[in-house]
Amino acid sequence: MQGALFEPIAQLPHRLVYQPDFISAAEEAALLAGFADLPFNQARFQQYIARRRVVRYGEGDYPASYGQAAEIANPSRPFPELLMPLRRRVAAWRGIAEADFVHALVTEYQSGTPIGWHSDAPHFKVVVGISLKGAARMRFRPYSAQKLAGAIVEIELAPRSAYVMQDEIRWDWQHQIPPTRELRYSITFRTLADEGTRRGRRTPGRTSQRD
Ligand SMILES: O=C(O)CCC(=O)C(=O)O
Repeated sequence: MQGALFEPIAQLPHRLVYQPDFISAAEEAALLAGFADLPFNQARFQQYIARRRVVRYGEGDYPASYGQAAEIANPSRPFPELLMPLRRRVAAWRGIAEADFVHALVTEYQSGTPIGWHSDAPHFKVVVGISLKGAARMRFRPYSAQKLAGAIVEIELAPRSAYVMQDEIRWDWQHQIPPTRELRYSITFRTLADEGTRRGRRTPGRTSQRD
């Protein structure tokens, strides 16, 4: 996967980054064709079974709070060849070593599937998400103002775009995707947080299971 390195077209608030056309239509088609062979399974949290289906790769166990059922339903697998060129592209874009993106999650949202308000598991640091096939809205709200509707920041995720959650938007904000209007896939790559970062930050996890 060759290609130019991108500058974000807009620096959004709170260190949120959004980049349209991060991958080409041909690259998207090749990834989607590869998804047909992936062992998707519904995401789990304790006994709760979400509507979205996921496949998990690399390091970064589920936090213990997710329960053993989550690990059994969605075991982590070695990184597949399919994702390697994209991981390389993401690493070059962010100026982070490729090997530091130790975790990847492929998620399928059938039309009408949401993901509820949550933050990423505390052992992850930088999160880069790539959208495929369908568009979605992604909403962010600060922990300090969860009840303040006016505090919500919203972006439209176009197919083939990429976003980055790091620093403030990753640690001090939660995110959510309301029910999708069409079939959408995402690939999220994650780096690990070091011990110091984890300890110094809140570890709130998921606050809603309505997904
Ligand atoms: O599908 C996406 O882009 C968001 C996924 C997400 O919020 C997550 O994996 O925590």
